[in-house]
Amino acid sequence: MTANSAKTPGFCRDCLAEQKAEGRRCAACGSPRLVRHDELYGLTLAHIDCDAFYASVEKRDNPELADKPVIIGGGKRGVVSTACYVARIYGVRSAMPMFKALEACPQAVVIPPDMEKYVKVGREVRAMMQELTPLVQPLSIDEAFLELGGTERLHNDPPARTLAKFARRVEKEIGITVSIGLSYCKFLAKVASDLQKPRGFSVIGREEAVSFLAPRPVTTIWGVGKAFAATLEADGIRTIGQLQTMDETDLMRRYGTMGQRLSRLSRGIDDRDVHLNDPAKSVSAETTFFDDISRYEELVPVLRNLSEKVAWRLKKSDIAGQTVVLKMKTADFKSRTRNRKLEDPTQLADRIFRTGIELLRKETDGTKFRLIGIGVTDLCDPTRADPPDLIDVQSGRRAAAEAAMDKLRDKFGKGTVETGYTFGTKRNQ
Ligand code: TTP
Ligand code: MG
Ligand code: MG
Repeated sequence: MTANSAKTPGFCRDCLAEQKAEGRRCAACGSPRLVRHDELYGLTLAHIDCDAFYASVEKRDNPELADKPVIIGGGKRGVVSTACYVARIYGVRSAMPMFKALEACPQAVVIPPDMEKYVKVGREVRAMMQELTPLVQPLSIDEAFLELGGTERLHNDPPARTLAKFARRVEKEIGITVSIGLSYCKFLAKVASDLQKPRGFSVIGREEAVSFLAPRPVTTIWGVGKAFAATLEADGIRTIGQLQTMDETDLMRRYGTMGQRLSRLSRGIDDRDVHLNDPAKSVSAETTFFDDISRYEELVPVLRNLSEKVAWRLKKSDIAGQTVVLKMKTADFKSRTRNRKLEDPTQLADRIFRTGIELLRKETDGTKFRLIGIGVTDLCDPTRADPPDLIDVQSGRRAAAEAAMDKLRDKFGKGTVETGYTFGTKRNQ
């Protein structure tokens, strides 16, 4: 952000050589990938986000795709999960319907998502982050905040250099690229990581925060989505600079707690610390339909499918849940949730599903649904889960059958085993 000057500290992101003189290229290796900033060695809060994450993993695993436009998506929902940076040149974006993406870029290679693979790579990246600092706060599968204050002695380097080394290491050892934002607060670290994607490294210092933010649209502020931006627009507010001139009490009178947030973030004031996330409180899976569904018979196989996903996740993470939650969204976007606490915690798809359909039966009164989801809460250790059921002998048999199916799935992949409930019913999701 800061203009080049001989006094501005900086280094080369390729060879890491400190840059003593001015110049657009590294004095040691000639690379143009320099990072310079007056506050470079005083900033400690970073946001790291992988570039075109799913697509980068697929390109890594198939070098023939390197220069081709690649779209990850299709699958059940028919939308783009992500597009590589080549495909983005043609205007392809996440969440775009696949047919539109292919209109924009007909030559794109479309690959269905392989979530298991991406979760695994995401974990590898995270483990590498945790070698930099214990204070890693993941925001999603491909990004996290890191607080690096106090790690200088450990790494024998200031955070900026530690981060640049990290980016090099991810490229070399994992085979994908990341972008890094370095600042003094979460809000601006996150904004910074997006500025130079892909393979970016951007710094936003305290000194420049207000002037940097002033010309940007209000949607840059966390929590200002399309709807709220429209409210602000109706009040004549488009840029962060306009918010900077407004009084906090005035903003709070108009927009409540969001007003306070607007006031503070617009001035680059953000006191939120990087902290470890609370452990998960629930495990769930949901699906939105292309065409709304009202019939119980049609919803049952979907619920079975989702219950299996939830059970699979519970088993993989070695946890169980004692309350089953059914979630539905009606065609007119009203949400319904129904809970039932079980006698014992469970990890079994069969228990989750059977509880789910009992709850579902009461909801299927002709109402059209656009979304259905199921999950469990009251998470606990699985040791007390699913005791042999003395009353329902059948359930013991079903549990044994489920264990056998799990074994088969582990061996041959998830799509191998379908129960009578789900067989051949995956079209409308
Ligand atoms: P993002 O980090 O938002 O996007 P990205 O990594 O693909 O690209 P960028 O370089 O801009 O960071 O999301 C991470 C992954 O999450 C993305 O690779 C695919 C998935 N995803 C979806 O499935 N649907 C979506 O609408 C978005 C935004 C992401
Ligand atoms: Mg990303
Ligand atoms: Mg991300």
